Amino acid sequence: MKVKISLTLTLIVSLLFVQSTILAKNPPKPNVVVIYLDDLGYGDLSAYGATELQTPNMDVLANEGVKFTNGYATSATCTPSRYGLLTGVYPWRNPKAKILPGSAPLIITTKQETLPKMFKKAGYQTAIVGKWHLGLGAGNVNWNEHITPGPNEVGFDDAYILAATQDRTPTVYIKDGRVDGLDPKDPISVSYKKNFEGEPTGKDNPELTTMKWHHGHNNSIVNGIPRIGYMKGGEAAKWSDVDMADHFLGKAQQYVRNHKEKPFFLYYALQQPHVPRTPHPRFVGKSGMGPRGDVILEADFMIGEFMKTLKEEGLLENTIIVFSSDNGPVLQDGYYDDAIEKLGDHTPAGVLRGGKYSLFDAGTRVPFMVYWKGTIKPKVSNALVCQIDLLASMASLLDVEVEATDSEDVLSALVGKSKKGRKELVLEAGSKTSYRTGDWVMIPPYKGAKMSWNSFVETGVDTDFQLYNLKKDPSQKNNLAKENPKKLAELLKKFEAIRGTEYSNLKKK
Ligand code: NG6
Ligand code: CA
Repeated sequence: MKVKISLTLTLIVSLLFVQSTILAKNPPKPNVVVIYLDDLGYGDLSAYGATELQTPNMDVLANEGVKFTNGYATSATCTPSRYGLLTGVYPWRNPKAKILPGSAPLIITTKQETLPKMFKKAGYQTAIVGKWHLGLGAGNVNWNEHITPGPNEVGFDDAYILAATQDRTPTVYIKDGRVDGLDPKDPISVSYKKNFEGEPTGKDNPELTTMKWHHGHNNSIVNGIPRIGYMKGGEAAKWSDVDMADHFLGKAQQYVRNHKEKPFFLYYALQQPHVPRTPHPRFVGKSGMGPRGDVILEADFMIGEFMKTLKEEGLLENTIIVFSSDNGPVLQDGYYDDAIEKLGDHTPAGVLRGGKYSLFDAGTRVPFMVYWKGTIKPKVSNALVCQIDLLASMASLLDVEVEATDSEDVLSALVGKSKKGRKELVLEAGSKTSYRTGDWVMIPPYKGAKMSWNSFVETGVDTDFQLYNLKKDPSQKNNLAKENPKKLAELLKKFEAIRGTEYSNLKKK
């Protein structure tokens, strides 16, 4: 009897052993979620040094995953960064990859390689929930019909999006190319050129607004908020700004619950803390910092809820979460919302100089974390990595071939196994570019304003060369261009090898 039991046990144990070695060789493909914030700064997370704000849920990803201190978006504004993230191509290669109006056509071609297409090649289900801002249709979109091409045509099986930004028309959600909740008897029209007759605007009807515009943002009024762009109709389909975060969270959770049987890639692109900052009433006043702080706490809460769902569905240990932001922070960005007045001691960019729209580091250096419970060991990494690298790195993880133009395989850095990231990176703000390699960054001379349109952010533009050692001088206070001409020449040569020699508007005659 005893012998029989131990024999059976031995058999079970050895079977288990065989099974576990197979699993180790062929582990189930992990789900991948990219959580992407809008205008969140390098210093906006408590895990990245914020003391005046607490972001406990984002901090879990940072403190229990790999927290990058040199993680970059490709650009200091939204559309180009999202273009880089999804295509693996530097946005300056595509002149259309600039901040787009809500009526702009799609700027990714349906033939292009994309992150979701790569995942599909590996057998994944793919989805986007949240902000798109890469254009829709092929020009002159009829918002009452099937809007195509869009996210579905560039690799997303499922798409639940806001077209451009929260401050731009159309202020409706779009589900797989159709305006969600549209009443056909109340068709939508959108224009970025002129108003529709009889429609109030922020400019002419300030009495109808509950949020005051500061710069631009004085066209159609929706929910008391004046926007960029005009729209008419579509009453029933208009989103509720204060419910947007909950709404997107619900869609992301629902997606996870409905797709858990097979591996999925979910791009969850939250709208915070971009303007208009419209926290749900339960977050109003929570930060003591006005709406900008409140919506950061709101976003943090949503991320916590989303993680709970992954846990409840038993997916947390088989899901890689990549967290980042599309560009650096901005306070005043078009509305009077107390972002400056109530900031107190908070430093959204941390020690970095500049912010959104800036060639200085705070424009593009952003919170960047990779979390994979049970697989990744917590670590702070100073490897140089960029969002553009997700394409080649994830392809490497899944053993898929991709056409990777500028994307580099930095998988071992992303999972914390190596300190080695990429060697060099071209960074962008507006139509201007700079170059980073190792600890050094070089900003070539440009003509242009030293302060951004809102007069609050240094653009980093100068008619002289700038050279900084970011390790010794993260706040970019000491321009070493004159002191170290050798280094400057070295960087310039490498930069021109990638960028060509016609990069500077000082060079154009
Ligand atoms: C700018 C808007 C700004 C913001 C930005 C896009 C004005 C004066 N400013 O043109 O408010 O909407 O575009 O931000 O209209 S981004 O994060 O999507 O790039
Ligand atoms: Ca942005």
